[in-house]
Amino acid sequence: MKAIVIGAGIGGMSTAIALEKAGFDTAVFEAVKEMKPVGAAISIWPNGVKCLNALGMKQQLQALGGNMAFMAYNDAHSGSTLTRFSLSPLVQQVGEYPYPVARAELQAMLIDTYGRSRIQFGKRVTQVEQSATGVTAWFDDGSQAEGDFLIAADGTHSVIRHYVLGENVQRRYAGYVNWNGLVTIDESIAPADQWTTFVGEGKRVSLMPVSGNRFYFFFDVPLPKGLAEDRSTLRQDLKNYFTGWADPVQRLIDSINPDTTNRVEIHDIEPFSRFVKGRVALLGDAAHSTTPDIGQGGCAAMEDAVVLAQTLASHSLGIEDGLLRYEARRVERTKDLVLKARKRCDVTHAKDAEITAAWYADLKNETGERVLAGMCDTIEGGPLG
Ligand code: URC
Repeated sequence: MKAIVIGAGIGGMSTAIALEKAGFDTAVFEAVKEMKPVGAAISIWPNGVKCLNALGMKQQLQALGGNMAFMAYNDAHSGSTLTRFSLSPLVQQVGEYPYPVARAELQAMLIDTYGRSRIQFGKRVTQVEQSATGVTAWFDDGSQAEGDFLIAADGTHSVIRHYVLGENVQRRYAGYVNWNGLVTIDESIAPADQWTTFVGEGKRVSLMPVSGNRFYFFFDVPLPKGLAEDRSTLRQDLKNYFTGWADPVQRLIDSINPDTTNRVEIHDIEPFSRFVKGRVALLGDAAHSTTPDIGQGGCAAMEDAVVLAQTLASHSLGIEDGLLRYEARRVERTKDLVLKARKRCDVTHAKDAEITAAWYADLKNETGERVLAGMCDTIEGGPLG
């Protein structure tokens, strides 16, 4: 049995590795010649970590992950701590650590685990067709590939989504812009072992440790879509958006490298319930696109991959039946993650100013218990517990 995997991002590579482990042949096709993720880093929460462990990457992942032992929210202007607590109760409950990792390093780990030379880069899919026995994919260089089934992990701008759903879906602008990148850890900005977030005015500035003595940073600002902003003014733009914010925020803005800072207009897609058409299945962002607000986009793709391989390997009623079982196990879970992220997004980014003001006030009374319970709930909803 041979799978065609479209896309060599987190979802596609996790899928190719999982399918090979389950005894399938795979061929991976990637549109771009060189991977350039829009995010500098990603937090892999324990549900995602458990998936990568199951795929044999436990040690490599640990080496890439930052030590995120504490979590804190600070007031935007005074910089004072609103709440600070240990993540240890979460680790104890779920049995695994969260690992913030540099995105390029995660990508390299996945690609090298599969075998870089086996991936066909520069192959942009244009069309897929299927018969009762197999699938054909066509690429923009005129070439084609054949397999028994096809997994479309071709991202939020998926080409194959339309083929599966029979209609176009629009991405929904979530209302904020996210600037993100990596900087050397500076403890005058935030403690090295803490996920620190400054909050106020519906904006946030956040730092997470990744390996190699670096912070992943991100700035979120509610803004209209489509503003023209330019790298040469990036630092000054952030200075303007964060005027009056505490010294550590100003130091962070001074220390970032505008050339390697990404600016992303954050979108998601209204959840839909069809991931499969015959022998073709959507996976990862192609099936469910989320805002990053609970750090579950990459994790959900890893979960998809593990469930897909497990479902196909453990049933005998054929590929189409196996793919429908994958769909049945993933639709509700991923809908829940997308809508949870959307809800957090709206509270964090002041969609309703009163609700956000109440959240800021609540943070002063937060012991960590409620925040961690919410995170544990999300994590334990994953396929590996
Ligand atoms: N939570 C995360 C977020 N990761 O775990 C992450 C967020 N990355 O709110 N935002 C972001 O850009």
